[in-house]
Amino acid sequence: SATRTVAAVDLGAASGRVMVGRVGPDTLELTEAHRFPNRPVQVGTALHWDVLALYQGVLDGLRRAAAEHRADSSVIDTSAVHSSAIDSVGIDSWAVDYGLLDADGALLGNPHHYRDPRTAPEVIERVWHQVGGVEALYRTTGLQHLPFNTVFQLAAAQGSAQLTAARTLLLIPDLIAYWLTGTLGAEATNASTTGLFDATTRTWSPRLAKAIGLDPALLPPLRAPGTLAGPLLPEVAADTGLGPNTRLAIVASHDTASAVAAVPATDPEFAYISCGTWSLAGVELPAPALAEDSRLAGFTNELGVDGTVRYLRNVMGLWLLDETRRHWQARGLPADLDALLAQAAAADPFTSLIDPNDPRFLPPGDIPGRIRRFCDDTGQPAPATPGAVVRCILESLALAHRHTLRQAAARTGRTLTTVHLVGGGSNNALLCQWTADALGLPVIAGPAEATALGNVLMQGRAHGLVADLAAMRGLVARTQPLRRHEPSGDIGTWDRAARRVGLT
Ligand code: LFR
Repeated sequence: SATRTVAAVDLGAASGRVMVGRVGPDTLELTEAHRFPNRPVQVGTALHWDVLALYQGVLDGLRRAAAEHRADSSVIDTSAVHSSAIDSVGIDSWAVDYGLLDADGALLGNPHHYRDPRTAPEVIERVWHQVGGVEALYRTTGLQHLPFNTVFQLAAAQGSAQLTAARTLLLIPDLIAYWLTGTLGAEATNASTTGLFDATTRTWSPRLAKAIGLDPALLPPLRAPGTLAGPLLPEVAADTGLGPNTRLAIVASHDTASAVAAVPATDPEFAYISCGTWSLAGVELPAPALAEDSRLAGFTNELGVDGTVRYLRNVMGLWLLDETRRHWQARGLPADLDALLAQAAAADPFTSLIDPNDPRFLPPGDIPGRIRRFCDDTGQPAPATPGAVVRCILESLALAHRHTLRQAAARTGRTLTTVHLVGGGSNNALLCQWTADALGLPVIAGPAEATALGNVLMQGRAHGLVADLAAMRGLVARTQPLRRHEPSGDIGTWDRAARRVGLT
């Protein structure tokens, strides 16, 4: 049957990659063309993304993808720009963060990182006041409160020369798409994470923008995922070796939306954890749940593919482990992941536990030191070895997964039966097993590359080769290797551990 070859650009907080996918009604294959580090840069107190380095990585990756996938050589064509077999390019990244363009379309400064400290409590309080209260903000946007939501970042930037000069706001994937094609748009799943988006009408909320003093004209027209947009700029086509026929495909550009679209579930009431830098844990709903109980329980209503709602909560995720390893590595201490996981498996259980979502764990820095202080503050022994630190992180994450999914089930009247754990964390067998043990439910682990697969699948949709969300998920289930973790051990020990850190 027909297939298309597409490039999926997936930018993560720690690394970016360009993958080549082959997709058709019965085909879903993924190979990595290029992977490059994403290293945020601290300038004074500000934390920025090095967005031009990311763009360079994207171009390098597209060049490689084009070189490795030439069109049929029997087609006589001496012009290199006509010879790529890549039909389209789709882009996804983390949510929330943005770049500003001036009236000439030039980028105004480097985008801030969502872990930048500028969204102080007084900024947040001011926004709540301006929009008529935290409850009203939730009723419109359905967003869980995270201090870095775009609306708060923009409020922190109010009055700055940069924001005053700005004419267009672009979320990160839309900024990369603009550089590749010269077209302006705001992909809808990612727009839904800003705090300036109406969860019910599924459009920008000019009222919220005005309330915080932002000109709504900064917000570009929305684009729906699963469609094809313009061709690449001629310079980009020439530089990368992609053809003039290679189109931009609008995918679910919020990485979590792409990952959830690629969960290999057959039961519509499935629960998921998209586990990487963050653990995004929840269920899928047909419409947003905007009542006070959802707000108080901290659930978000982000827009998914085909009008679905991602009803989930952010759990701090493997950031805790990755940042701990970065901290150790910078001090010349051993930080090899496999060695640390083996030590964690051998360490004593439930010695030290944290609430992973304690705000002290959000900024970059000395996570092991903050874990020690958390343990001091809560009357627990601090982890005494690297293996104990890693055990503390993973057991605590398993408890937070359990807590969040049980709350999601309770709020939506569902019964949890199995849990799909997708993303890089699905390679962490300890975390998958402990999540299964803590919940007393089977965990189906994989695919690790759910986000890139979701990106490829939406491009398949845009090319008319994949019918709908059910077909996407069925294709993942049929083609990707998955691992099943059955619950084991005594769930009572997890119940007691959960009570110790208030994660019941
Ligand atoms: C995951 C993610 C989350 C979002 C966080 C910050 O990569 O996109 O969904 O809350 O990053 O943007």
